[in-house]
Amino acid sequence: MQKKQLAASLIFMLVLAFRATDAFAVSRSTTIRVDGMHCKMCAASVTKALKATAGVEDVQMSAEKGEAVVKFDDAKVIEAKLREVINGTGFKALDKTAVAGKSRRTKSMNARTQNTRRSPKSTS
Ligand SMILES: [Cu+2]
Repeated sequence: MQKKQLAASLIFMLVLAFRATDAFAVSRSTTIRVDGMHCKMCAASVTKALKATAGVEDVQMSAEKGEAVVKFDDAKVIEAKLREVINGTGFKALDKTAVAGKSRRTKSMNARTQNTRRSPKSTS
């Protein structure tokens, strides 16, 4: 009888130990600026690629802000991998240093968009 009890408590302790290991896997959230997204379809394709990545738990994408807020398990995936996945979709994950120059970048992007809109008229 006592042996059975001992075995039972051993199993119980093992289960606790596994749960403790699980606790090391921390869910993290990171915001990655994504360049080149123009509409919801762009955002959707990046979201789809990210969600298909092992370790990614949630993706909140904003095409307007050009930002992806990714919730991920940092024991399964790292941020560099998330950037790799974004780059693999044809869009560009911007470096954190690029976020510092956010306002200037937005202005130059607007200028570029206007030029693109005008170009068909001038060429025809
Ligand atoms: Cu699009």
